Amino acid sequence: MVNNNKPLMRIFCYIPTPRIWKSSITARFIDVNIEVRGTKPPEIKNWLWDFDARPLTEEDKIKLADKTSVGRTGFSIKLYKTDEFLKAHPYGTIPAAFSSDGKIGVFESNSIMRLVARLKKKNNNIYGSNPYETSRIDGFLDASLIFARSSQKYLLSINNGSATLKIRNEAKEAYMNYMIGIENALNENKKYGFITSQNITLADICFFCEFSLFYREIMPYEKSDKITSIIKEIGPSKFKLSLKHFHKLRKHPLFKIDSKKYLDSIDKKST
Ligand SMILES: N[C@@H](CCC(=O)N[C@@H](CS)C(=O)NCC(=O)O)C(=O)O
Repeated sequence: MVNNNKPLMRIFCYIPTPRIWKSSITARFIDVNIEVRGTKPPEIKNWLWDFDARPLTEEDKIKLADKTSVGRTGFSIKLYKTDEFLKAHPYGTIPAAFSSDGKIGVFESNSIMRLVARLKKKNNNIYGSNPYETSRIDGFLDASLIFARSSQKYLLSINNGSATLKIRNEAKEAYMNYMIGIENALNENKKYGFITSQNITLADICFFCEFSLFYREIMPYEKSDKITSIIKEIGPSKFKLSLKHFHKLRKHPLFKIDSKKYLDSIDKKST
């Protein structure tokens, strides 16, 4: 919960993850309340994937045995997804957001973040203040998803010890492409120091969260010393403004509630 008002939507996911921060940081900026339900990553497989997500009992596991499906991305085990969940979430992924009555499912962390931003109508330019600005922000969000696709493949392969140089180098190419645009935009907008306008928008929040997700690749990969960190290889001078932006946002009070522990722990493990 971000504040004490009635939540306007619910998100089910494992926690913590920067994918959820996209929404929680946005919610804090515009003072919209959202509910986040979930548990630590290794325990999420023991939850019922539903609007009314909750830990499964042994009885549930027997009763729902024919409702399981093997996860496609990030899960090699069976997950308990209800028919209602799959109706609302055709790709069956988390984070999974729902309208507060559970009737409408919204998927993809960028679109869930957009939903949060749209829930506040007045005095809100976090998603741009006219159709041109909003669409420019959308461009950055779309570009981030192209990067996210390769980075997810790379990060999951690190997690399960199957990383190869090919996967790593594809992620590097995606990282370079994404960061070049962020760096150019920050360079054009140096006067204000944000990606698209005079203030923080979803483009900055999305960049911060995508970079935070990727950041854990700076930790040493124990299985092979041939797979080295992309961020470290590129170094601090290539995307100077982007890295500065990331570290500035990291200190922002509305960001660090979510990110401090997570990022500090990566830093500690990478030295
Ligand atoms: N691009 C998506 C990624 C979502 C995603 O891939 N979620 C994975 C976990 S990291 C998932 O729910 N996998 C469940 C499955 O494959 O059944 C987003 O940002 O929301």
